[in-house]
Amino acid sequence: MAPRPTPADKFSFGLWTVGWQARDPFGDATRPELDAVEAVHRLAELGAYGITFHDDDLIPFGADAAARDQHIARFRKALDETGLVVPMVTTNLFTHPIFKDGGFTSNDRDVRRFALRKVIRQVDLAAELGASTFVMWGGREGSEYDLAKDVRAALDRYREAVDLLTQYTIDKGYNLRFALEPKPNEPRGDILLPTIGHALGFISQLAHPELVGLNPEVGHEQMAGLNYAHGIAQALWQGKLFHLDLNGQRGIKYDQDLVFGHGDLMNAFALVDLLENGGPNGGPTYDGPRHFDYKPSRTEDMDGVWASAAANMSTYLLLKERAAAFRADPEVIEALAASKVGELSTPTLGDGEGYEAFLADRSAFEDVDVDAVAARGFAFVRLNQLAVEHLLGAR
Ligand code: GLT
Ligand code: MN
Ligand code: MN
Repeated sequence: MAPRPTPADKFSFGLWTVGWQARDPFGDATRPELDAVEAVHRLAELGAYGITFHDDDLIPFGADAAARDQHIARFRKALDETGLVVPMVTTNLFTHPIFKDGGFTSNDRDVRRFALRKVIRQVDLAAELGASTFVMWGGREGSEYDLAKDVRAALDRYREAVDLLTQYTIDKGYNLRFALEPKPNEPRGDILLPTIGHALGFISQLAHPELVGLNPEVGHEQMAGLNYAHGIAQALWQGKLFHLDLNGQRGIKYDQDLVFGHGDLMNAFALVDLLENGGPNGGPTYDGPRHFDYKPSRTEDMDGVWASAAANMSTYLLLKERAAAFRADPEVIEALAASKVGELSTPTLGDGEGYEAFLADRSAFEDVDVDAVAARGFAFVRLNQLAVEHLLGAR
């Protein structure tokens, strides 16, 4: 039986996910438009706690002030009725043709100024709705032609934009942090800040790095052939996991945005284990929203949309259950010890040992029986098989 989610599980969804009409580069929409108010009610019924959105998901691009206020009022009413919260918002700087060469890094300065104003308006709305994270996915920030984009200048402009936004939130007294979402390509041939690592490097160059972190997405890292759970671990290690986008991806191809766990299930298991049990005392490492950024497949009707939304949450909860059983299994505990997984937490140098004492320690080098140490097996395969057996419900 799949467990039922509750708001305490902190599951959230983008309005653009369940609302995706399944228009793709090759075909028309296969589903009707979904009203934001209905999305709020349905997600609340399914046990979610939060909903997130781009400005244009809620308020059509170009709507006048009166229409804008009306859209926001209807949405707020639905939130009040259901208790759903808005933990994160973001801006659409990719759909309208004005952003065809990007927003913050368009070669056209008029576009950059317009993009920044659009984002600032959404930052105000984020604060108004009580969101604490502002995601920035620069899908159009990039190029197809190397000689047509001065990448160093583009990074200067990216930094200029983020620095302005952090200064603005500080001056306004907003309780808001920014989360950059990396993606290697699509819709641009090459996107700036393509991976977690690139984004972390960029953050170190900002005026207020403490206000800027990451929103890594499963599929985006996997599109670059990278290990998502490793990337998340490094983001946590650097105190930069501000938010995350859970979904599924099968290998290096177009961005699939499948249901969480419908791609690399073993890596999803390792991820949930890391998020839920990877803390210093075996507790959670991350207490933010478990946010799903998936696309209900084009083959699905509206029933299929809600079934797939529920699938994201139940898969996460099942993996959480399996990970708890894995951690509690005495054979796993023994296998972890045999693989010396815990030993990696012991510092390589002794307490107070400097390089002088270290160099004087013959047991560290001169007296090492290199062949004997090299012959030791790590038994990682046995440990991994135990994980597979837990994942398959065989234990
Ligand atoms: C877009 C993209 C996602 C981002 C969203 C935030 S929008 O659908 O594919 O990965 O998270 O801008
Ligand atoms: Mn994606
Ligand atoms: Mn995403």
